[in-house]
Amino acid sequence: MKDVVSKTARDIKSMKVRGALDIAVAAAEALRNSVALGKTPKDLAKDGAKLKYARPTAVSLPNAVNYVLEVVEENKNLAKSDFKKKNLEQIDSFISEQKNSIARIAEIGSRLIEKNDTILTHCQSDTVEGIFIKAWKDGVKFDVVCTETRPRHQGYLTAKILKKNKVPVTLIIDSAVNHMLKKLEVDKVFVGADAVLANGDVINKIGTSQVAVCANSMEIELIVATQSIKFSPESVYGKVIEIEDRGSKEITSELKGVRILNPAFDVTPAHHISKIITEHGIIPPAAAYQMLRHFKYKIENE
Ligand code: RUB
Repeated sequence: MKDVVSKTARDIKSMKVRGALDIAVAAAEALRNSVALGKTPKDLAKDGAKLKYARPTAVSLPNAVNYVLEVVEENKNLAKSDFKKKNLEQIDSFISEQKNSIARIAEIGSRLIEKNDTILTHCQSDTVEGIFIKAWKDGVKFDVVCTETRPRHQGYLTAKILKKNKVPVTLIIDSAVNHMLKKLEVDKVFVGADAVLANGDVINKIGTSQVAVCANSMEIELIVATQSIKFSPESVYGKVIEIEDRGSKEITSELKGVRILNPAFDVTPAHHISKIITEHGIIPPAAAYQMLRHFKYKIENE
């Protein structure tokens, strides 16, 4: 029998499945499959552990796994058939909530895009793209500038998806950001998130914090679009989120004997962020703690 959980964990690790929301949904779907197979709470916990830290930075992944395991824990005293039925219902509704969040954030975020805006984005975020595509379909005319996003060039994906949806898009290299913000008279920067901390700091693709410094120096607002599943409950208790290092090969195999570091994410401080758009509405970064207090995601070390 195909081991869906191990395959999903491998796909997340290798970045065949990537982007913070997609990896959370993939993990929940893998656990749903385990529930459908009739696994016991003990085996489901083992499956959850395999998935949880497949990528260390995006907290949406442990948040999604913990959510499903909590559902299982809640239902564990039910009769076998009810246990499966109830778990599947709750997991399905969680998965649809996560998928629907893109449209909800797009609805809210698209209202922030004005006629003739030039907007810069970094990396590839389904959530940010959702906003752009919605605004364009609503008839707002604007331009997007996207960075290549070295070393894996996720910006190419952004460019392709926007082009397919007829949103005008210009690709630039990462090191052109400071120059181009000014030259192209960029009005706003939109980025996604892999984690939002209790103090409002945001972790996203490496380079986001540099874009933020440049944008701030020109008083261009930086807006983050993120589902609440990416808020880190553990950050309330001081847990430091590990920044994934993806090794040297993604950068080059040519420079033998040279130390190469390849951090995949960085931290943009709250004071460089003007707004955070979530499926529950727009909040200032300072309200991240209150958002966390409304969470149903389990706080591990409370
Ligand atoms: C992707 C990345 C995205 C966030 C948000 O990094 O940093 O901006 O995950 O994406 P990687 P989304 O390519 O390393 O996974 O809005 O789709 O969840």
